[in-house]
Amino acid sequence: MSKLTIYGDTISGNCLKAKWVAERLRIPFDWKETSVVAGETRTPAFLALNPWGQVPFVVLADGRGLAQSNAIMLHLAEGSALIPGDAYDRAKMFEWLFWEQYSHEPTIAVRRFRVTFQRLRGDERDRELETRGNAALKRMDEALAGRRYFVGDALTLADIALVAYTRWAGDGDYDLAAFPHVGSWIARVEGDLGLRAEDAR
Ligand SMILES: N[C@@H](CCC(=O)N[C@@H](CS)C(=O)NCC(=O)O)C(=O)O
Repeated sequence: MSKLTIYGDTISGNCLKAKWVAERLRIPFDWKETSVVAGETRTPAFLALNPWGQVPFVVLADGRGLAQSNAIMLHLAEGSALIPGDAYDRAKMFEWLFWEQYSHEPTIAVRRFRVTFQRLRGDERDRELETRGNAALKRMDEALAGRRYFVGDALTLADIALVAYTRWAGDGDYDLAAFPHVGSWIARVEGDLGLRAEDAR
């Protein structure tokens, strides 16, 4: 049986989620850098492997494929402490994972991409994304007041999913200084995952 392969782009928080979970759980993997900006997710060869044409995409050690960052994390972390054993806490973790994909990533990650990689200016960056992203950061800041992590008192997949793009929110012209609980939580999770603060651009 071969090793897990992660197809990912290192500029993508969604892709780094899969990498961080594999590293944290000491699951050996090969990383295949797949550039979104260069269109490598849309080549016929990549589409034959992954018809969704997006990264992250993993090929498990037994050859089966899996897409969607949060599905990948859940599969890799099955049975580990990153998924709470308590049914209510586990549901709370899912609550944040679903919210991340619907209300957080589509605002914070998309605006970062427009500002940093597409270099859009002013209104082209979309004021609506700014408003919705700030509302997401406010929701997180309120939830983190008096807490170390989003669920229970331990690192879970909810923290890993949310930290991926939140630590880069400044790239999308969001002001993280306005959300102090989020700021200290980012530093805590970066410490847990062994990430360097200076990697957060
Ligand atoms: N909901 C998906 C989003 C995946 C996604 O949007 N991937 C982007 C990079 S972050 C991508 O591959 N874009 C290239 C494309 O759509 O062609 C996930 O969480 O994995």
